[in-house]
Amino acid sequence: MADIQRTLVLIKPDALQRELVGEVLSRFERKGLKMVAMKMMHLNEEVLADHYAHQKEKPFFSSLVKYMRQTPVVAVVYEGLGVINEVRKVVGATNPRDADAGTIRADLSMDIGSNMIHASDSVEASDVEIKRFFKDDELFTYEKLTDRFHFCW
Ligand code: IDP
Ligand code: MG
Repeated sequence: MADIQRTLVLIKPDALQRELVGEVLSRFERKGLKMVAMKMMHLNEEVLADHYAHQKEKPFFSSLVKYMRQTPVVAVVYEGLGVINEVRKVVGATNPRDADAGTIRADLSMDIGSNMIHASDSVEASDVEIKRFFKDDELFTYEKLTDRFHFCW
């Protein structure tokens, strides 16, 4: 069985501008995910340089930073069994034009430069990313009563 993991989601400025934050959160809720943290944040260039360090040399890096600073983002942490992969499945491929129908990126967006959402891609990344955006006391522990319907072991 998969391990209990946590994963970081950022709902990006195009989703805020297009009033799709509720739609995105609703898709994760309907999946049955347990939210353990959420807040709005305006990201500065330093945080974005860390978060997107793997894209720093790419020609689109400055437009990526500009895009991510257009509005605050909504940062969310989900927790659950194998949640990193489950969230990436719901989010879809980086380029919405390659994403499978039914995913957030395929259904709600059309361009790699405004793909609505970030989600951690590994256990190592989620550890670093959650610490980057949340303090320990912003992460909540509670019993989610509907888990008994989502996990019938
Ligand atoms: P991911 O968000 O699916 O994990 P990454 O490869 O980690 O994808 O890229 C981070 C972000 O950089 C993407 O979500 C997207 O916003 C942006 N990005 C990646 N490739 C391109 C590109 O070719 N043009 C413009 N933006 C890009
Ligand atoms: Mg990535």
